[in-house]
Amino acid sequence: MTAVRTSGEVSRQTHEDPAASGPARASMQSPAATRAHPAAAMLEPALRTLADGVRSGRRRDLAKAITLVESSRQDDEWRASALLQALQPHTGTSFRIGISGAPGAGKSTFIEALGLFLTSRGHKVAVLAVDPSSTISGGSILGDKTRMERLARDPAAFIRPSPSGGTLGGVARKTREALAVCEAAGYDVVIVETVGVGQSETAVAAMTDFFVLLTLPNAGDDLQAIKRGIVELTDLVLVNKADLDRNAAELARAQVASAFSMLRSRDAWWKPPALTLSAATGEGLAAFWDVAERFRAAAAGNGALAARRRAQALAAMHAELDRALRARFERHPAVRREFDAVARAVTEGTMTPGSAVARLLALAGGG
Ligand SMILES: Nc1nc2c(ncn2[C@@H]2O[C@H](COP(=O)(O)OP(=O)(O)OP(=O)(O)O)[C@@H](O)[C@H]2O)c(=O)[nH]1
Ligand SMILES: [Mg+2]
Repeated sequence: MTAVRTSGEVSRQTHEDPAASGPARASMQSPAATRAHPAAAMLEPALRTLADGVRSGRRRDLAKAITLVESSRQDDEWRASALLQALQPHTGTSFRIGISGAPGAGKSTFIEALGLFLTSRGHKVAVLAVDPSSTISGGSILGDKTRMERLARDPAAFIRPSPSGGTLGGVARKTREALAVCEAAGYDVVIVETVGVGQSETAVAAMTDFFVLLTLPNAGDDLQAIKRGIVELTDLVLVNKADLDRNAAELARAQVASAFSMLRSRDAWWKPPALTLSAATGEGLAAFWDVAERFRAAAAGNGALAARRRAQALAAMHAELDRALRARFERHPAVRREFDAVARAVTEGTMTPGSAVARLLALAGGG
């Protein structure tokens, strides 16, 4: 059966890395900087025990560590930060795969099938999610465990629903940190699922090595994705549910492949392939994994993987800086006192947004 075909190609062109020069690179790569981190030096005994538990792959400690990382209690924040710093030398070891697609495309079915396929080959697989809608609904795309029942029972797999509450940035950060904890626990494949809501795909692409878009044999879907700019993030497209109508799936695959050949891809050396898949029957799974491994080997070989991760780490630091500065700013007593009045003046049109910010900054700076 040849329902699966690939149009991907790897060239030898080396990858350009804007983050690979200057002082940022030097400091990020210095082991001394890691050792000197005060948080690592001051790891309290309970956290040391937790870190050791994570490292030895104890599921309960892994779950506990992720709960700590996800906690929004202010006094948990430094403990989470110290724990992550202690685990840092043991991270970066997994193949990080992002999976996106419209509701009902078959993401969960695919992830369960892929997870089982991988654990049967000796991999340890963690599944995480970024679902910004869980903030509103309180639910979560992975909350419905019935959809991954078999994988959830697999001792070589670990499934964690999306953190809920807070902004997309907050949810994404917690998932990124949970991913690092899973790596330290020895999971060598981490899959992050997201629905096509808002900027969640961008957030997941920003924490993974390989970003996969699941579509259905339906041109409207693909056009939607192209419109939303998802294509620029995508490393591979899977046309799912090929078992329902093989010809339609193959036609859609060919359309996606030709659309991609005309667009600028995420990386010059990799032309995103399009494959057909049946997550339900498992047909196309092995071919998918072949391409994924081919991507990984090529990206590791030409430096693109390291470059992507460096750029991601730097972007995460900037995002975290924005968040922390904002939080510190909002805690400032003078700002808290005046904020509502200044905001009201802006909404009433008596103060420009610019002068409102200048006023608040002056209050926070004490000037
Ligand atoms: N025939 C067929 N059905 C499939 C296939 N993959 C998934 N489905 C079905 O499609 C429906 C949706 O699948 P899910 O895996 O829940 O889709 P999802 O993308 O995770 O959906 P959300 O989490 O709601 O965004 C389920 O009824 C699946 O059984 C497939 O390859 N073939
Ligand atoms: Mg799902």
